[in-house]
Amino acid sequence: MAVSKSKPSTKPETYKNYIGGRWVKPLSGSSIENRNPADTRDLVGNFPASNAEDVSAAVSAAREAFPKWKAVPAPKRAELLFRWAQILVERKDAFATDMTREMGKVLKETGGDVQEAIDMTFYTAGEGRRLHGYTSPSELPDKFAMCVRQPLGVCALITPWNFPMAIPSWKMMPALICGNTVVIKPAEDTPLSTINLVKAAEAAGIPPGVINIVMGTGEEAGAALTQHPDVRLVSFTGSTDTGRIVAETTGRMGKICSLEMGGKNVIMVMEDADLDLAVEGAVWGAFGTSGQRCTASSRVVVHKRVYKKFVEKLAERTKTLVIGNGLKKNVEMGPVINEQALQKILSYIEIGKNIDGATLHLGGHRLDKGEHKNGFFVAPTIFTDVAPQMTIAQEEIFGPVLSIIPCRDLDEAIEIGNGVKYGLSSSIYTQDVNRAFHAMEAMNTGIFYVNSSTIGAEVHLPFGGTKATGNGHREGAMISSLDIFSEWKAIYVDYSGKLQKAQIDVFETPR
Ligand code: UN1
Repeated sequence: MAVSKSKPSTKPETYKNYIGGRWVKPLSGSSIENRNPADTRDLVGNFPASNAEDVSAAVSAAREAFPKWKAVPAPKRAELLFRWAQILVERKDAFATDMTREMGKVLKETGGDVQEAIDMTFYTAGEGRRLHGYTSPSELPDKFAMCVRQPLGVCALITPWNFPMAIPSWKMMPALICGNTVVIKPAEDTPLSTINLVKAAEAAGIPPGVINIVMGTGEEAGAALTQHPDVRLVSFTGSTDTGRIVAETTGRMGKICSLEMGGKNVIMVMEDADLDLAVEGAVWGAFGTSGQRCTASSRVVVHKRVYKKFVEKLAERTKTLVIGNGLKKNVEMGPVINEQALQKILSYIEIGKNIDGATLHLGGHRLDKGEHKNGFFVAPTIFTDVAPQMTIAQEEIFGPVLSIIPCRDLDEAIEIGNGVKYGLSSSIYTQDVNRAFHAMEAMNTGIFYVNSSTIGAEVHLPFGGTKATGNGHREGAMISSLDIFSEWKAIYVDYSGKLQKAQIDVFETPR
């Protein structure tokens, strides 16, 4: 993160990695500053810039803890998770404040992020008494067949900065309930929220070595973790470019890999839609979290009969958004995460104006005066008359930039909606149930909403996307997460007392 020349307003705290149940200084001896993106004079703290040796120490601790953790009965592992969830409830407000300070999104949203981790923890804890396998008839007599889930070993979790407690919880909880141990490498912009999650785990009594954190960059710590031979699975959420590197490395090394990557999500607004509702959904979807969600609504395809009216209403509503430091109660949109993100978003706005030739209807610039002076603020930006193939309508911008695309009818809306490389989330606003179901069936996305924005996934439904968004896995919903973090063992018990050969010995059906 960019460093301001001004004096820090608070005394910086120095944080440590958590390895084998102890908070330890990084062997690398280096650290990364974490500053508040709404005001870079505010130094949140110094966090380890770990190297391959730090990563190795964490993986060894996780490997050592694995047999003992695996041997804890799952309902007992679950009890620790219930306690952990309760501690998260108690610390929710403090954790939300820390998160807003390090990440920028407004307090209501960071409260939601912590709540998502609470929901995930309670939900997964319940699974400790299920973790169902199944029995199955055998084709041979006096033979019993069944299958059970078994843990994988050490799981590496690499998590992004936009949901710095929710996403670690989506990965950590199912990994742990299945009996795995984990090493987590949080994004360098938001390590504090993951530290908070793990401190709550420590307070709940999760044994040493079961959870380990190494902080640092993706290039160094993330790469070392992905390449470590004792890591059996890598679960990654982040950019498509980095995800592909993780996939290549894990593929080459024969590891299991689960990826959650980009999105270019669409809201389709039909001519019969409740326009005010659609406007609210578009504002929340496009500008919530300053557009920095993989589920953000970055495209709205609007029926040409209501196009003009929709754009007017949307621009009016967007102009009322209060933008500033998310720690202030009245603020509705915070900054973007860092200087690099700011520059990337501004460069897409330039492309939209000068290369794509779309109409810049609102915003389109940095806010850097008054209370925005020391932060990374981008005005909520709306492009109109966007054609589906324009760069701003195809690439993930990950900022508060919305493209409005006109359409003739539902079929064209669906074609435009599906006409991107990603497939995470999509939505339709209509009063017509037939159209809603038709769109639900036709949209090639992992998540679909009716009369609601593209964001707002709940933990007990599968989360993930098609095409370039993922590699076929789904987080959240227990069965799909358990399928990531466990593998099946098929068990046959032959109690016939003789050698029976499947597929060869023929069972004679009595006449
Ligand atoms: C993400 O965008 O990276 O549905 C995760 C939502 C949130 C999770 C988003 N519950 O927007």
